[in-house]
Amino acid sequence: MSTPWHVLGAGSLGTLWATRLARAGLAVRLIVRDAERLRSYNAAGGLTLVEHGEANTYAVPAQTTDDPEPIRRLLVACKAYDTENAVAGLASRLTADAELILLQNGLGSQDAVANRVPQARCISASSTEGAFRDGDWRVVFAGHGYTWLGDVAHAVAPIWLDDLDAAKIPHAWSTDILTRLWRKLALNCAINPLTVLHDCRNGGLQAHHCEVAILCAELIELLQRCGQPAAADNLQQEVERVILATAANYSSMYQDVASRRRTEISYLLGHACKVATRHQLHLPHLNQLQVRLVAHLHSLGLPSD
Ligand code: NAD
Ligand code: KPL
Repeated sequence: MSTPWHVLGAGSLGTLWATRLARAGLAVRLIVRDAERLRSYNAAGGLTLVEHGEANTYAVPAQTTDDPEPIRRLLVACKAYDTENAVAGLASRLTADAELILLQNGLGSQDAVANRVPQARCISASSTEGAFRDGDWRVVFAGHGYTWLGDVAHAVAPIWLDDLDAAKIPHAWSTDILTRLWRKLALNCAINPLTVLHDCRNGGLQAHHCEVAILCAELIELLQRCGQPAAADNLQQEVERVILATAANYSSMYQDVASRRRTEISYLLGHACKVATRHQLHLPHLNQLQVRLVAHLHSLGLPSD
């Protein structure tokens, strides 16, 4: 039998992956927190994916974290701030040759996981796909996109990329995944916090051109100092392009704040500021942006870490 895909985190991205893998006839196991969630899931009868307005339910078998089944291939689809603890809870189930696929946005959580489970191969992903939950165990495929996967430690692509072809998950193996993650982080730092602070859609930042440009200049300094010059290439032009291309959208951070969800600030702007400090790089506007964002989150009673 082929190696099952264990999927940790039955949220937006976890469901998007689990349903497409299951639809292709691949073995998938959903891992939920506890017996109560397992009961709720079994009562729902499966995971529902809504695509082009059509809803389909897939009866993906589920289990709790303390299930005894060994795990060889684990897709980690939690938020960045939950990832390390969630993986630690499964460490004893991982086989000696286990592989983890980390779907988290930003940086910091990948290293935390790799340190927690040093025996496992950790593959990072950077995705432009978009999905959101519109009910328990139900996800809407909102934005078709692409996923880059890569391993900072080993350049060789894993054999299971064939499964992603079968599941029609658009992807490519990347030998510079860290550069891709830094580039996305920089884009998110230049756009997302400002949309929250100015209470606007991405397109609203066209009215804050100078503020965006100053942030891009500091982000370029940071990327160059931390050994990621390729991620700095034409950053400002790319930020301006994304602002235009996604003008009508609300950024993911804006949506988190509007829905009173915890943001991933520590793995985006927070990570950028932490790395700058480590390199003794003075980036006043980026630091000030973090101070303003943290104060704003506090004023709303939301966590700022
Ligand atoms: P989500 O909140 O929808 O899903 C996360 C799920 O993980 C939740 O169901 C939560 O209950 C579960 N979880 C957390 N800890 C757990 C544990 N210990 N055991 C079992 N389950 C646990 O989040 P999401 O939107 O799918 O985002 C996941 C990651 O993917 C984030 O880093 C996000 O930035 C990134 N991402 C998301 C999208 C998107 O469109 N949703 C796109 C690109 C990247
Ligand atoms: O990735 C994004 C997000 O909203 O998180 C974009 C659209 C690029 C804005 O930073």
